[in-house]
Amino acid sequence: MGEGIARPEDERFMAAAIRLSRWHTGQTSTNPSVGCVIVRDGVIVGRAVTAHGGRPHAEPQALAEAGELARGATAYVTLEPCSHHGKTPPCAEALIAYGVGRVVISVTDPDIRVSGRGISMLRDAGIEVTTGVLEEQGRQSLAGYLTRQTKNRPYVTLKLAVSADGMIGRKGVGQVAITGPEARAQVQALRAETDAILVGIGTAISDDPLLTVRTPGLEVQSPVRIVLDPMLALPLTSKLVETAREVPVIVVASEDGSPLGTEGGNTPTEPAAIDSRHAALEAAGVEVLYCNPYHPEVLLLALATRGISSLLVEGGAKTAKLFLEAGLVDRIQLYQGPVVIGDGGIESPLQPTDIPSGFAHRGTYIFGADRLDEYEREN
Ligand code: AOF
Ligand code: ZN
Repeated sequence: MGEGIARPEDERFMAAAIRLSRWHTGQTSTNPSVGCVIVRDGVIVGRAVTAHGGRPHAEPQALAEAGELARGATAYVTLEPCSHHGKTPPCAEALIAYGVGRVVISVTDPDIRVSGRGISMLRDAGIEVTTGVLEEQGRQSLAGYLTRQTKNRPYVTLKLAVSADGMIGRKGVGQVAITGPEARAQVQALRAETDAILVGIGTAISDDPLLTVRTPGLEVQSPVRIVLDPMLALPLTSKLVETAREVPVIVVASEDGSPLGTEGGNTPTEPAAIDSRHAALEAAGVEVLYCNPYHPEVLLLALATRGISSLLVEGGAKTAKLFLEAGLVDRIQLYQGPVVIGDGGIESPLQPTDIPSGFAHRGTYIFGADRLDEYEREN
């Protein structure tokens, strides 16, 4: 059987599968969070999302719910069903065994063990397969997985909150509220679906942030917290270090103890001082990773290698610039609040009127008195 023709209802059911997949984004370890709905005579008879931790995959769970009703039904899957005997049997085999008549796929799987083979298995079994339905939205829902598979690095989101006068904070006063509670809740939700969150040492010292998820019920979804800290200046009394045993903290130190721009502090530190800080941080449960701070691509490769598929860069200005200038930002979330900072403001590395070229505007969202504009890199 050849390429199936898309039908009018396909986008509606694929949209339902994509929505479902979002439930476990960031909670399926190195596996993508995939959504699957089984539809018979216009009614959803089975639905599932990849389980927490990554297994079981979505399809066998949705098929089990549909049972006999799956025979002759259509399965909508956000990612090509797997064809490999990995930690679970191939999902393509399960779809065949249940007698599904048609499979509609949004995105094909770049995993070399699958990549087209899942589709061939289904077609060889006489199942009609339609691909590419709502592909752009499907790719967006699988962005972390696809970026790690194809680029060997996590999908990077830069989040900035900018005041009405273009500032991200005020010098020497720690955290300044630029957005209101609705926008802050939204950022908590973003953290909850992200594998890791990163700030520079300047922000870690001046703001003393926790960087966890505090939304009731979602606390366990806190991302791994990373500080770019060339000279290991993170205070042992910081909230990050004090909570390192509950939610992991990685400090990324320079291989030679040299500062990152001016953010790292004053002068290069004596090796002996670095060694004793290293020991103290490790004793507090912090992981120290030595990595060239001028080349964030090296750090991103190291993060991808340990299974991190998505990274949220939350500040400050120098860290944001480092990632922007290296061309390593995939998505920008720019919040604008009505607050005016005035004198002593720290200028935003990015103004709403000055988004770098190569980014497409994806949407504007209103949260209370604040506005979020989202931009995504085009390629
Ligand atoms: C599917 N449905 O829900 C997911 C899939 O380590 P394993 O054996 O679990 O295999 C991981 C691979 O399975 C992953 O790289 C991707 O190709 C696929 N994920 N496939 O059919 C799912 N999560
Ligand atoms: Zn599978």
